[in-house]
Amino acid sequence: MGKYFQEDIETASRETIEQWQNDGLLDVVKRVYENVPFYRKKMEAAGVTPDDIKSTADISKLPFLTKDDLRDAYPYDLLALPLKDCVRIQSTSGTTGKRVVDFYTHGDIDKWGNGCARAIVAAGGTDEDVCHVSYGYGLFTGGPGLNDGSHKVGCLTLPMSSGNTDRQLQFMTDLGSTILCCTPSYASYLAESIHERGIQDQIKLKAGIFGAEAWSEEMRHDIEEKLGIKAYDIYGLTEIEGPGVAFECEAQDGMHICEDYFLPEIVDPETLEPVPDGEIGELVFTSFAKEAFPLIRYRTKDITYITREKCKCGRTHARIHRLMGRSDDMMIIKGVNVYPSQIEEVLIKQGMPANYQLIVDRVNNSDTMEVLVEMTPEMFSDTIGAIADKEKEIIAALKSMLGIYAKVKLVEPKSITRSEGKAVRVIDKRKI
Ligand code: DLL
Repeated sequence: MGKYFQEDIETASRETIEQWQNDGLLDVVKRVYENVPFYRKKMEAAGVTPDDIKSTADISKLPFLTKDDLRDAYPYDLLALPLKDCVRIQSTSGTTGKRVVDFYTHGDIDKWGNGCARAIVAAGGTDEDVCHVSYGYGLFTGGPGLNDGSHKVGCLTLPMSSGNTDRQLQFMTDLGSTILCCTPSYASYLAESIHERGIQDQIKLKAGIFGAEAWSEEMRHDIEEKLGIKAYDIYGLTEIEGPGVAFECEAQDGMHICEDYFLPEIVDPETLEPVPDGEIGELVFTSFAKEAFPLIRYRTKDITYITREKCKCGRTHARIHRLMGRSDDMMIIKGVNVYPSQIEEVLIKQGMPANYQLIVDRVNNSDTMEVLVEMTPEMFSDTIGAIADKEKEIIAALKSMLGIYAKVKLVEPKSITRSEGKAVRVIDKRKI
């Protein structure tokens, strides 16, 4: 895997990993209890002190932390170090309410860069590569995180940021980009633009590192085929660090969590009780290695399951399955739990492009869902009858997957707004 692979860390024995996590948990609990009044109060309210935490087996004695806690503590109340030791902030993309801000020391940025470098190496990256970073730069963590990781690996780094597709394609062809980092929806848009311009033969990409939003296995295949690359999933969230909390390797069979920095749990989102490995639940993280802004038992709202079995690639760090969505993305339609990624799966299996939007409403006291999906340019010249037949076929496939009726409307190619960052898939009029 080349000289950038952190082999001693990434293939450590499970006993060693558990020891790191044990030591890390004890250390962080003590640090926050002593230095963060917000935490001390929370722990006191839960009737727990650092002396009660003797190992990771005691973690369930500690209270959870939620996004609301982070908003209440905004901006400085969760800092575990004096501000003079912090050198950077990043922030969430949330558009409503108070933003969530993460603080970093030099050491935190270094570890974050390691996570992203591991992701690039796991996708086959070396110092021979040209790494094209089209995640947004600025407060969003995507650009800065992958940028640092790319430097660490020694790739030639193209800090493109998002948007300006013409310029993206010009640099991609002129400089021979080999690794593309962006959201899967933007990768899909770039693939579409490359095909429209007929410049496939000038594209040198071999791998893509795509994350920041939910995407389906079908979308992966679609992007891989259109760009002629291997597409790897990468996960992370601002509160915990940014991208690189977990990433896929060549086995493409779940994302390895950087377990030398993070202690993961999966809990039942209703009861908050831990669930066994392999069972679906909400991902919870303790970022014990963070210096400036460590979080204990942070509820991500992201739904997945975990496995600690050794991976084919040799890495021993636990893996999370591709995210199934967020508990707050889940729509309840006529009493059925529906995730946008399930609909995406059906649409792509039906040969439709990944350009779609879901409109959910409540009419006469009953939920309705309309799926707008773009036709392919070939379908656009089909007869009205053929289009209606295709709509019926998709309605039947959705019914069989979800058990409910959804209206399906095939719309003109290019009529659904393309996203340069995280795609907005759902318009839930019930919430307006
Ligand atoms: O999206 C960090 C990131 C940047 C990850 C670039 C990967 C690549 P936030 O804006 O704070 O941070 O959003 C975090 O995005 O809780 C998930 O719900 C979702 N998310 C992130 N990665 C994935 C993924 C960045 N691979 C929130 N699959 C998280 C599905 C993802 N959802």
